[in-house]
Amino acid sequence: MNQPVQGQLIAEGRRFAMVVSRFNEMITRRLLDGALDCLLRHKAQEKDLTVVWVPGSFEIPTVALKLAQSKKYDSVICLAAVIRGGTDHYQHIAAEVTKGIAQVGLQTGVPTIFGVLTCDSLEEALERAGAKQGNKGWQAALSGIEMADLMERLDR
Ligand code: INI
Repeated sequence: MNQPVQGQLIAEGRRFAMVVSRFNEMITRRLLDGALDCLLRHKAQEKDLTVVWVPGSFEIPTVALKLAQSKKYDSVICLAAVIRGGTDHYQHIAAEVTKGIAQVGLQTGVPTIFGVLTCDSLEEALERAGAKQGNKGWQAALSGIEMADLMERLDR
């Protein structure tokens, strides 16, 4: 049997783009800090990191697609927080950003990572942005690193 193929956690020499939603910035800044910390700890170089801010989650797929199509990045990491409000607006935004991010990855073959919190409350979001439940931005970046390496291996 052939050896199983899996991505290694090697960020050195790889280029990463982060698309970050300004909506709920108190949360998304923390997600971005987590993602940057993860990338730098895995030896990515600052010059290889690009951060692009967008107004809200809904705009993420459009920008992620442009970045992925540019072929300048080994992974595009999408960071946002969708928090339930008094209406069903939340559901529409959450559904579109989820579908959109998946489509970017499938359409371009560039690993496009879903670092989007979908929460019932600000408190729940804070817990996942560096408090009790860890930092989802850090985890998203780790997936970006692994997938970037995996895609390269599968090309060999
Ligand atoms: N954008 C978010 O990133 N999170 C939210 O919770 C949110 N809610 O609930 O409204 C949100 N809305 C803005 C949306 O993403 C767009 O920026 C806006 O509709 C303009 O297209």
